Amino acid sequence: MEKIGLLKKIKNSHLTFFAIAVFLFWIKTYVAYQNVFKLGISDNLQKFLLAINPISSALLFLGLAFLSKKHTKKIMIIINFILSFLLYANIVYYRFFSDFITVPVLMQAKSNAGDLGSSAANLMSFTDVFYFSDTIILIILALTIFKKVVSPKRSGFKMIFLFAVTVFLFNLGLAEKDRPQLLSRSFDRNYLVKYLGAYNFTIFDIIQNIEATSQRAMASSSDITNIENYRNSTYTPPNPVYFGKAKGMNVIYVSMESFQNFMIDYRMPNGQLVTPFLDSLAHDGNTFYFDHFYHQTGQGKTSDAEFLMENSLYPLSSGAVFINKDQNTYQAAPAILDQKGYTTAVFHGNYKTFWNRNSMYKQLGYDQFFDASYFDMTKPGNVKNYGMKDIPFFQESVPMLEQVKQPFYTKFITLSNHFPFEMDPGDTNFPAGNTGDQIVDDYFQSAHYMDEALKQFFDQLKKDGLYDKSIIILYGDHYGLSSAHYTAMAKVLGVPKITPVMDAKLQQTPLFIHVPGVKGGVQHQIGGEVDVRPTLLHLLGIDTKNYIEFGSDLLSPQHRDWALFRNGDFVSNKVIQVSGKCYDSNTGNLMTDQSSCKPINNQVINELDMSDKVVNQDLLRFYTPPGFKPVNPNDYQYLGPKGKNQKQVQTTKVPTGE
Ligand code: GP9
Ligand code: MN
Repeated sequence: MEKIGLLKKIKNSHLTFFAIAVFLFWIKTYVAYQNVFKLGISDNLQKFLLAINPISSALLFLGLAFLSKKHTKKIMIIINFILSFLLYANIVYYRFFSDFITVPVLMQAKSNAGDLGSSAANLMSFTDVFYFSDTIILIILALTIFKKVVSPKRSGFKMIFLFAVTVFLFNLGLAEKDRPQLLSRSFDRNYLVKYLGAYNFTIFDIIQNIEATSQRAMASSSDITNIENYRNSTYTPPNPVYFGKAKGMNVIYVSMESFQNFMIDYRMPNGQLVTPFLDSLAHDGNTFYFDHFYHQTGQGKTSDAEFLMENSLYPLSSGAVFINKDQNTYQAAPAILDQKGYTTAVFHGNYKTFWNRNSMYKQLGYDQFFDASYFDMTKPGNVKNYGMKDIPFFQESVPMLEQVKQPFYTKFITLSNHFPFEMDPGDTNFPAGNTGDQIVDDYFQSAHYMDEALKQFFDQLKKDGLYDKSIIILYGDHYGLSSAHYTAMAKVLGVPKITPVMDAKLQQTPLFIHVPGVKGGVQHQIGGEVDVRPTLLHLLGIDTKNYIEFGSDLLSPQHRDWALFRNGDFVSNKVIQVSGKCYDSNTGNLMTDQSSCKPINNQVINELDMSDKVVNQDLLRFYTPPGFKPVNPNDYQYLGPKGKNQKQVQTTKVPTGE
């Protein structure tokens, strides 16, 4: 009799409902960890941590429902739904970015919402309903078996909370044991999720963002001194052979969307080259082609690449600098050249507010911004996905470029080779790949299309006579094919599987620099996007000694031979660090002596830390390079062409005091 009563009590209590909710939620999260997120689990402790980390979150968040005595179940279901939604958003995001959503990314989504929709749909599937299955089960249980549960006399919240915190501290203690300073060296989100779980990570991220915001307020002018000292000790002097070789020339930058280095000289099974034009540049002997050049972007993708190239500072470890730090003081390449008599302009076939560019470009010192309002966005076939297709983009840009006063510093941001890489019928007759992975297969077509657009652009520049007066820099902004596509990528590269070292090397994006009258050739030195500004400024005859920057001139004999990634890993000639593990660069094998990566790793951490201070604390406001006039964003206005569809170029810089 008594036994039955107890069973009944157990069955009918909120606590049982809670236990079921925690259990289902735990299993579901664990399945997501195993199936979607590639967290690099390497030992039993990590396996154990991964298995237990959803429990503390489940206990804590679902336990909040006990704060209410009356609506415990209802609230628990709502919390479960919110958490499920968060998990699912992370899953969809991870499928493309191999990364987790952060607070700044959410802010970005707000400003870019419409444009991101089509990519997101490609990343979802019907079977994803699984990630909401526990919510559905809980609703059913609440309406049936648990319909008439008795409300508890005391809520029990305190006990549950205490239990959740204990489990969490146990989790954190073990995690810190496996990876000391987990929370203070939080460059890599994969680590945080692996050790603490996707939900706790979100909380950590929120706290971190609040902290970063308050950092600016706390900073003072003495904080820049350390950075200046570091800068002086790492400065790479220019190579006298190249210094000033492009003095007074125009500058034309082209950002090649999602373009990875493995595509150079890549042949389709039928023998066709994918990017014959870029391949010809790589081999013409008059262009520098850097084949060991790495992207260093974070969550800001294209915009991070722009930031790196023009400031020689690293982007943020979470979120985009363009969105979160657009009010900072910068001493960017456009501003430097602007003050040396250059006209600076940027061309991009999307609207000026996209990625907050209109705000950031003012701080960078861009005189003119030819955004979507200057292009014919309504002509059928002109636009796809993120904006103007590359061929009409360059066709419409050239007449505007011709009007820009010389010498100019200009940047063209291509878009066609963007995920999901699908082409409109008739845009290319190039064959798709045959790996069976649609995204990878389409990548060949869109890359080929971009290559054709670049060829046409170069032909036009030659016709105009601009080619002989301009230094032209082309760079792949970041990877296009994430680790989610590595099964197909193994086929593409003809290897059994993509190893960690191959993964690091797939982060190579090509860099081309063409300087009229200067011999080029293939360059094997290791470098990253942060290194381009000093390289360019030295070619233009401007010594970067007095600027706060972290890059090192690629053409200098003293150029350092490593490049770091935003997550704290790095590549060097001897060793490569991937996910915190040390590999031999040549054999690709794990180093027996794992401490071999330590010396460079320490520099990497130190440098990222310094750069983060500059950006988070807005330290450049305390330092003005000699001869440089601080940028006043109010001097710039991007008004768009006068009248509709009238491609009229105007000087958009409004002189101060007018
Ligand atoms: C284009 C670009 C979008 O405006 O910023 O591309 P992404 O950053 O996703 O590579
Ligand atoms: Mn991009």
